[in-house]
Amino acid sequence: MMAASPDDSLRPRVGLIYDERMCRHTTPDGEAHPECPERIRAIWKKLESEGIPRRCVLLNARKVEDKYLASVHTQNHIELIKNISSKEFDSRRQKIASELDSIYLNVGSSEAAYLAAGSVIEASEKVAKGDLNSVIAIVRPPGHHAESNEAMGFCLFNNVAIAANYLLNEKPELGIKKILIVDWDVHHGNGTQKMFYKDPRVLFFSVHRFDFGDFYPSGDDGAYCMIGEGPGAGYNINVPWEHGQCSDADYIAVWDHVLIPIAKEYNPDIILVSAGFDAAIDDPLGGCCVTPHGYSLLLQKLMQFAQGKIVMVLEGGYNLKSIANSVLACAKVLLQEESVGSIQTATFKSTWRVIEAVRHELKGYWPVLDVELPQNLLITNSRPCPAEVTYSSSESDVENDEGTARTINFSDFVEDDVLLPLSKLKIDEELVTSNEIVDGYITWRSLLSKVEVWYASFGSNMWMPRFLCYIEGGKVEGMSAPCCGSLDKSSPKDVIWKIVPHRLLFGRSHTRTWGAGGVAFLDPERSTSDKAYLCMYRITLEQFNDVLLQENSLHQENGIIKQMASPLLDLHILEYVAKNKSLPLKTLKDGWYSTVLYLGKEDDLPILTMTCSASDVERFKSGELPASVPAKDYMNTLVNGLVEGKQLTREEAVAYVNGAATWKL
Ligand code: X5A
Ligand code: ZN
Repeated sequence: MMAASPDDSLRPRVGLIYDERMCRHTTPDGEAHPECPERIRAIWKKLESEGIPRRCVLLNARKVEDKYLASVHTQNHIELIKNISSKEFDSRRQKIASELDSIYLNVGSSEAAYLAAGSVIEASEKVAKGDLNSVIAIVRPPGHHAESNEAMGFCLFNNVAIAANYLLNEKPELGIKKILIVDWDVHHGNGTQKMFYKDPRVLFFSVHRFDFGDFYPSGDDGAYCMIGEGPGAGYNINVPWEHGQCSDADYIAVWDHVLIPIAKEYNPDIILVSAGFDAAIDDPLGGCCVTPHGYSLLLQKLMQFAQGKIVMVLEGGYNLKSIANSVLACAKVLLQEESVGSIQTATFKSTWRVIEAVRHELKGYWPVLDVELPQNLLITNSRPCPAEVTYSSSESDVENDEGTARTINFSDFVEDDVLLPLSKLKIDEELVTSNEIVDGYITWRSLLSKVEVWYASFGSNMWMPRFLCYIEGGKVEGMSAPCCGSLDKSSPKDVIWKIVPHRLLFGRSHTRTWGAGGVAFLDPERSTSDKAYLCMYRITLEQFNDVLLQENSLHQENGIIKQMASPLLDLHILEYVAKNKSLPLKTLKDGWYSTVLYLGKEDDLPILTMTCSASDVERFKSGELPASVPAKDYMNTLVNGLVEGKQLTREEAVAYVNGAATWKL
């Protein structure tokens, strides 16, 4: 018998879980899929080749008991995952999977899912007890997208959420009262977020590619304004990247300026890492470029908390080499073996913008964030964003080129000498300059609150009290749902009327705000035989963005205006609209008022309005989309606007609206 060497007693005790049975979850007919068994095999092989397993404590995977699933998942969902691999489901399995979002299922899926969740419980319990310092759980299927009643995004059970619940609710004697979940998978951990949204015992932190809601799992759940609710307010932290290509420097900046300060204050009893490695360099899904050394630094920085109690749980990660090397680097950190290397990249400007926004959002809950970041950090250490914008070109650019909306680079129009000089837009020169210097340091709201535009309304917004709902929030008679209003509730600086040679159209037969009845759109094309009444409000570009958001019904979250990570219409885009007269905003493509129109100037300020897509205009004109007469309440609002605005008598106003609404080819 050999006594343990002194080295062994000093070395941290790191657990390792891997089980070949989790490889039996495969696509049913052997089709290729990024979330494949080779992922965990490649990681295991790499660790073996480096002698990691013999320096660790090997743990047995075990299946989760149903009762531990039940605090996180519905009985329905548990039954489904339990039974899905049985013979009786042979014929239905594929159909069930096809109805789910990004899920495949086979005879091995149930066992793998039970093992993955059970293994994370096992790992967490060992670490919580202090038997081990940390554990790496090399499990699949991944878990962080799985919601209470929904398998999605390659995830069946939410392994990390199940383990967190287990520690908090099943093992109070272990003394785990506060859990920090760090989700660095490139995708937002929507499932985990939902499970602890109102629970301050779990601080959920996710950094993920967001692309303004376009990146999987698309939508607004991953936005930085999602900060938790009720007692959980402030305990949900999202850091949404605006684009791909983020690298070590961006992640480290977020650690240093968001996560670490908060973690210090929160003082967790244990840390669970939803460790997807799909933000790794060369990952086919993530489009980011974090290196193994980068991951090792992220993990290293977490080890100062919770006495180093860390459970690292595999989530995504689809480049076999990258994930193997990344997990290896992390294993060495947990084993406290040396790690060498330096960060090779610079932080994106957009990263400082996102960090600022997140800090601003959370500073009420975490006073440590309530100080300004040093400016030199922002000036000296950043690189421009990848050349891409989030909207497509106006229809004139894609003529004869059906459906292939070209993505424009900023440089395509920013350097164009046809552009209006910024000074024409009445922006405080100094502010613009300082914004150019430090970029993202000034929030888009504070910048755009200094820019005024005319918002030209032609529908119900012509009635001032109704329009003010979009500014102040609330509703007027006839509206079925209240508006949330703008973050800037100040009244329009001026109101004037204008008649323009454009056709007013009425389409759509039902709206959220008004119920049944058509709503107004403006034909972007000029036609001298037509006239449309416009009630123009002088408001800030910040307010215009909030109106645009509300007109497109993208704000509905408990009547609170959804925070926009960045404006729908910023100064660059405004210049572009001014030049091209019309711009369909890709970010609003599902809204009815997704196209911004530029109608010229008044008092040297741009006149903007919003209408439907060019294709909808065509469909209204061709009769494919039936013209729809406005319902009584909606009609009244328009008439009130025209009458109170002293444009028309009541009879004339009714005739004007009816004329437009019953217009035929
Ligand atoms: C766990 C994970 C990604 C799902 C992508 C679906 N899921 N398109 O990385
Ligand atoms: Zn992922």
